[in-house]
Amino acid sequence: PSSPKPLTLIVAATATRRAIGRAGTLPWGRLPDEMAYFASVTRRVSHPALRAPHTSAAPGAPRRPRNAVVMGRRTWESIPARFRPLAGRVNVVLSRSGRDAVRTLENVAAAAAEEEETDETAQATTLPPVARIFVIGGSAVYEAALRHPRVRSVLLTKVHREYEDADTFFPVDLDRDAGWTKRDTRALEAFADQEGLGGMKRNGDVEFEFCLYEKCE
Ligand code: FOL
Repeated sequence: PSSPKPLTLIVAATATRRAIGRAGTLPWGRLPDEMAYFASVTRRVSHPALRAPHTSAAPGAPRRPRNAVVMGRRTWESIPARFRPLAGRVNVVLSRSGRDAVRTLENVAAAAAEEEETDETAQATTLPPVARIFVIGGSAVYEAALRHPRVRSVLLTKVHREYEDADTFFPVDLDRDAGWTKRDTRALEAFADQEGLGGMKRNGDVEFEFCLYEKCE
């Protein structure tokens, strides 16, 4: 029997208005170091207990676990075609329409937990092993996820610039909402399994910082 998997939100939003989108894309266009952080955090599977049993290259051996990225249909369409599906990750697109559609976060968490219980033969035909589950937006999916009991953490990049014509926003102010607490750089670096995440970053004339928030009980 598997334990329920926690869900992690990852989002980049402007510091004041919490803008995340504009006309189907990111308000800032491209922040290369921020995007590299998103890609590396969502790709990385670092827990030794998850990695060790999957190192065998023997035929029929279970595949190496990957993280899952869960997103709404519009977010999927916002990813440049050459980058989707996002490489090295299990891509899950939520949709209300379509036969066999994955409709809710509950379906995703259940599918990931179910997979852990299947034997090797079954694994070949179902989802690959899933390590972490990241919710990558957009606003409607973030909103649902923030109410979901399995959401423990939010990786928020605060972008220190505002965009007048933004049309999509992150629904919660994590600094003011009593349910959330900001963790320090060490905790962030441990969570992401990488160093150098503290302090202000800059691409061109846009400054941003990587933050970790956790739900407080
Ligand atoms: N979270 C954070 N921190 N930054 C983001 O830009 C972000 N974006 C989304 C969700 N959470 C985020 C949704 N939008 C790509 C494009 C848009 C997008 C998410 C991902 C994308 O093309 N990613 C490629 C990297 C491409 C590159 O290196 O330029 C990937 O492999 O992840």
